[in-house]
Amino acid sequence: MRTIFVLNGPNLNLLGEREPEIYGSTTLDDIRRWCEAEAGELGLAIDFRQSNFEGEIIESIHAARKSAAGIIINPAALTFTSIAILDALKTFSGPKIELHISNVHQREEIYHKSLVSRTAHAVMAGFGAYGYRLAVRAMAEMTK
Ligand code: CA2
Repeated sequence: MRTIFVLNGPNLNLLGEREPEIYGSTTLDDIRRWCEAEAGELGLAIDFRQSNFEGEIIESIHAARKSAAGIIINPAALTFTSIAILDALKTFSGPKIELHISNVHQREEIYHKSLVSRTAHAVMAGFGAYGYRLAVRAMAEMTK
């Protein structure tokens, strides 16, 4: 069975608790369950992770090199700052989707210039938490 890694960056563990006007009221645990349900229908497995530490996210990307068919990543604020995450993602040869809950392009300028987009095969933003389900579906096609 193909495994899709779903990686989540800093502060996303607070989803549903703060700033619901931007990020909605769905929790990260709800999102994990949605991803697993969606993947189950598609015959995929999900390895869902969140970390507030850049190095831990890099370790997860290295783990994905060994066992993942594709990576869906919401690097959160590290999207705009982390050359280390960009470099790690470059070493993963399978499909990569960069995902954002909010439409980052509608927001302040600091959220406009993604480093991760340079290596992502696809970028999704603005679908809310539902974007994760769409991304799992898209990944099923991309890893066929
Ligand atoms: O929209 C997204 O998914 C973001 O990746 C979220 C990041 C932000 O830096 C990106 O520009 C867009 C921030 C995640 C912060 O997570 C929170 C969750 C709940 C409450 C407050 C922050």
